[in-house]
Amino acid sequence: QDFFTPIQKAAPPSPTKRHTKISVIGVGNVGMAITQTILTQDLADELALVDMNADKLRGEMLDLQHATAFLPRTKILASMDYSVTVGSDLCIVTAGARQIEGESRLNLIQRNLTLFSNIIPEIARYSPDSILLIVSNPVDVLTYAAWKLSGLPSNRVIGSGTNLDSSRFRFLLADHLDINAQDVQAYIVGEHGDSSVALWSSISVGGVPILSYLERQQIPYEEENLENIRKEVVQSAYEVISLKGYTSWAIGYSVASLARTILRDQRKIHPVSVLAKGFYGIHSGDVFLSLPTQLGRSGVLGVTNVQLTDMEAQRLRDSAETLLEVQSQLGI
Ligand code: 6V0
Repeated sequence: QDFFTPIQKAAPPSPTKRHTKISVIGVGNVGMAITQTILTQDLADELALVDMNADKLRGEMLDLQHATAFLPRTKILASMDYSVTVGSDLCIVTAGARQIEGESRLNLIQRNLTLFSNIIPEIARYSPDSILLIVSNPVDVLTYAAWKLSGLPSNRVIGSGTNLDSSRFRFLLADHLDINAQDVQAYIVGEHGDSSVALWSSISVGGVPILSYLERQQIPYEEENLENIRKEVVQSAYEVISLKGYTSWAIGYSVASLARTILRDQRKIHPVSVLAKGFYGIHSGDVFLSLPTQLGRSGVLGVTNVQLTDMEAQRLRDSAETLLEVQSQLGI
């Protein structure tokens, strides 16, 4: 006798419900924070993990599988072989050398480039229709490298970029103004790193442009104060690393929010790293950096034309030049 007595006339499963598969490459602190957030948010039917450290990989897989009684139903797989990722809708790459305390993100690149030349072609081979989401640092240059190595169209290769910087920025502004961070619309664009650009002119709080809001609330502000908040955003990553050794929770939530927008075709705007050539006066070469981008099921749908001040536009172009110089130094 079967364990389960089926109901004879039960409705068949919906033919429109798609099976969704996400692969996460790299099960370190960042990969696992992303995986855990994705699992609790019920974003995938199947989740595949890949890492080169066999014990850590199996340990993480078992630990998550032991939690499935408390989670929405997701099949969890893991292997050092990329065939486990076959047919993924979204592949998230977090594998990499970890940023050491005080090390600039750009210093990590050479180590991670070699690693990417092994990882990316394998992903593209098993999931040619996937969207590729790069998290490993330095994220902009590695997203460019992933685009080149994968042969995928540029609208399907995205770097998590300044999505995280922007949420740190929104937190700091909200804290400063004593309001909810979700009511703060604010973007940091450009390089995920030291040359990032805060778009002060387009910040709004509950629909009110911030500069006039501060004026009306008689809160004094100066160029220098604003720049200090941007620097605090850059510094906050280093601070977390110096305190706990790595960053994980915020990047976990940040990447899960990108996964949700993409897989559920939410068509939301996120500051993420995309092929920036042709936007905002960036013409000098193929470079990936963060711009406010509309994302959906097919990847990048478009780039928003935010009104920038001359200074902001110049800083953005400088950020592009910084990245292009690194790429040319590396000969990629
Ligand atoms: P970690 O904890 O050292 O994990 C890295 C993982 O990658 C380890 O489990 C390694 O075994 C694995 N790995 C290394 N080489 C390979 C390979 N060839 N194939 C498969 N797996 C491999 O690092 P952590 O998780 O803290 O950080 C991962 C990356 O994310 C780093 O490059 C960080 O700098 C980057 N971050 C990017 C952020 C962003 O906003 N874009 C934010 C935080 C961290």
